[in-house]
Amino acid sequence: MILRLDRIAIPLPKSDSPDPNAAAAVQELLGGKYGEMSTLMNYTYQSFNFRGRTPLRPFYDLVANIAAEEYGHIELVAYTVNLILTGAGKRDSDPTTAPLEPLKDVRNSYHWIAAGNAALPVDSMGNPWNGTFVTATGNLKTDLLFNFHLECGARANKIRAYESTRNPTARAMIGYLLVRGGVHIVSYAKALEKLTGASVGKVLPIPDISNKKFPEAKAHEEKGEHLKLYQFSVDDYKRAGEIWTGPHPEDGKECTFQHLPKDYGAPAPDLEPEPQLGAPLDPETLADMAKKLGGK
Ligand code: MN3
Repeated sequence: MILRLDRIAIPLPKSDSPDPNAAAAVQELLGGKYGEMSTLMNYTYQSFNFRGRTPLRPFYDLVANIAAEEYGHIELVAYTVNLILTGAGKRDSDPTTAPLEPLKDVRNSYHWIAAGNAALPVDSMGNPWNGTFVTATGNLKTDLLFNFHLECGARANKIRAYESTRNPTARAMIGYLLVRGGVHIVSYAKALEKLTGASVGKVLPIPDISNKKFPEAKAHEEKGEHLKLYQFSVDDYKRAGEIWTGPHPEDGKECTFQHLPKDYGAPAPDLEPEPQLGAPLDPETLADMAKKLGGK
């Protein structure tokens, strides 16, 4: 079961102006093959399906615990898309002026035709996320190798999305997720090392660029955020801490397993209304509605 908090992992800065094409690129990090919906669902199904977990309990706890963190990641990317789309499209109550005409050339028309300027479970091209992105083979080594690959692929996509936009909301989200995704990459490397003795950490970083090159990621690493695996449960999944131990492979600092601090993150953003995409309420319509409701 998941116990939900009405908070997001970091405060997200608002954008100066809407940028629907940046929002379209960011969708890849949500509903793309290597997006947060994929990490969430891969670890979720692997944990549900984990058989013979008694002797392998630390590995089960690791996968199940990271799955819970990924829920907060889809949430953070979705709010990023919503904040970047806020204010895209302007209209008044006269439809004959084609007030939404500027939107017809944006990359993802589902954002404004099918949704009220909002995030969708699709990739940057509008393709829906799908269950074939889930790999849960029932073989622990194969699944851990897949998870390591998935997190490295996710990191590559985050870096490309970052390089495609200067949008501050997108960059703040990507900087944070580069650090947290980095923790997950190292988690699966350490799990493979503990399971097999192979020095997987030696192949890092993938791609070959440090998180410290990204100011929005560097700020979190300076606070040690790359060294902490959070226990996403009051009392369960604690044996994940038996894997998240020892030095970090990139800077040699000690890794620690701990609960999420009470004041972690920020309240979920209270999104501004998007009246320009709803039916515009002119005085005649409002009067008609009031009449139907029995008012004056
Ligand atoms: Mn993630």
